[in-house]
Amino acid sequence: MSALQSASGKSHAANPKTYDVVVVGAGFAGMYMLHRLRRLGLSVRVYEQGGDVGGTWYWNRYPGARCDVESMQYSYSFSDELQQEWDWSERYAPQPEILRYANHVADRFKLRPDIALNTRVDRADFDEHANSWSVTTSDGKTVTATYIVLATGCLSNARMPDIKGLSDFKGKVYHTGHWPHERIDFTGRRVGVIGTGSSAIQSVPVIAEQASHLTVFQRTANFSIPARNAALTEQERQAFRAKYPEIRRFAREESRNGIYTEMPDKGALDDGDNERRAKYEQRWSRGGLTFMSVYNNLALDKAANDTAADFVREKIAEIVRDPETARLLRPNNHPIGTKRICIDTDYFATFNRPNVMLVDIKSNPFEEILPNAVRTGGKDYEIDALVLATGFDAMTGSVAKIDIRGRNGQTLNQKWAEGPKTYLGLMSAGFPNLFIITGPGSPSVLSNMIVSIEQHVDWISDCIAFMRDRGLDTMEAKKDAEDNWVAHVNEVAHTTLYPQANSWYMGANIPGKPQIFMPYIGGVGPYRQICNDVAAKGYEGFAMTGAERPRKMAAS
Ligand code: NA7
Repeated sequence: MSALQSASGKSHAANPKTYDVVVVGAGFAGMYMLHRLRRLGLSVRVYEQGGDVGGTWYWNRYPGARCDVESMQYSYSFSDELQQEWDWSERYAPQPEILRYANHVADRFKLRPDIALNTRVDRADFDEHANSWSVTTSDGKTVTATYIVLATGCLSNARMPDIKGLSDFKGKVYHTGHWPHERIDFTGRRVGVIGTGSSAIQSVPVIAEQASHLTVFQRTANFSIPARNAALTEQERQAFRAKYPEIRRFAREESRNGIYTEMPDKGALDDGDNERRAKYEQRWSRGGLTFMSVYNNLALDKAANDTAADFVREKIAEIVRDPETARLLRPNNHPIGTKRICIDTDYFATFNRPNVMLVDIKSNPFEEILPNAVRTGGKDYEIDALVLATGFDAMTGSVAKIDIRGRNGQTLNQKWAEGPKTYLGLMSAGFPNLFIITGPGSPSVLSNMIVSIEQHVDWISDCIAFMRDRGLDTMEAKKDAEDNWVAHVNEVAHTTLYPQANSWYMGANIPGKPQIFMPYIGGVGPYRQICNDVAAKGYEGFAMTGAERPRKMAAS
């Protein structure tokens, strides 16, 4: 390859604003994407709206924020040196440590020179004559690129609730998904937390220790399993590392959710009451997300699911002393696991503290927020600071914020107005050379994200290399392949209990958002096989076109 010519055959030295690939986002997906593309010899520019790398872990700095997948597994596997050298301190690393890890990766693989921080991608237009994307950023600059990869994250568009009077509140307002960088000390303050999803369940016990009084406003009670977090010993780390080849292989190829765990061969009703209870007890003591894999039909059969849900409801009743609070905390409107199950440290026990109160806003919706109080059920709850743990416009929210225009000027938002449409979660018809990492239609948020990120990044890199090697210019999902995939994603979701919950998986947390089950529930292992088969068949379901002349290849 000549010094001036990259894989796309375009001259970069003469025009530094032309890249082979623009990547949007420098979280775990964007960083690994950059690493892989650079190894192909491609020119890449990554734009990141945050002030540093880390994505979700850059923004979600709320008290108690930590991973809900064990850190030895919620970590990159692409570099054995990296996974052997990095020491996770706890079973579930706290947010600052995960962010340190992201920074370590950025430095170790020398990624920073190709990442523009504090720079949002506002707009991307596909030029049908040039077969390239024109990308406009928040600093007013425009660059062009052959490919664009959206590594924008699934939970990165924090959602402000629409509550009357919120803007008149005189105290401080914090959103868990957009937490300030400086340490917030709630000592001596009366705090209100709105929401009882994972972010609230992690932060409530920590805030309760500081605040003079904490009021938790709950609309929907949630299932949560003890994390049983603990420091990892060197011996535990070593034992894990020694097993990494098998752990990683299993997570990628066999697992349903990208996590190494036993695969149950029995349904919940195949065991008698005592045996079943003993198994639930054992998983409850072990802690963590794998509670849902005690049996193989908990996500499929309501009667089976009820046995697990009842077990957790009983545990809540045992832990929480005040019977009315315990009643309110027991989830009763969705099968367990159909909203992402939470992992906590002393969440339910926190409601035994004298300074913590639960307010049911399901029966008594917010009337309004006053300058110094929250009014609901005809009562004013005085507070000095409000924590909004109200979640995200998940999976599509960050993509929707970018004005993406594909063929014939159609915007992605127009195309997705009735719900996201993708082929394999990777591409959307009418938007050539635009890839999405862990997008709707892929296992994504139903999985260990890093496993799914690595699979997508590897697939996209291999695909771009395939095109380069054959002198192909554009790749695009075919409409019929996309329609079939969308139907399949929907069909598989409806063989499970998941659509029974008003979850963010369904878009149900955003008023007016189409209610479609967005992630692919067919399992991480089977999904990988489908993607591999598609690639092996010459990218079946995708249209690829190329110029006549063979392209000069970049050195890999
Ligand atoms: P979630 O799981 O979406 O939780 C948001 C919570 O906020 C949930 O309890 C909502 O109640 C509640 N909420 C949202 N809007 C309102 C309004 N307007 N009024 C009252 N309550 C409201 O977000 P998280 O940040 O906790 O967790 C997201 C994911 O991050 C999590 O699944 C993990 O994967 C990590 P609702 O249930 O809608 O009735």
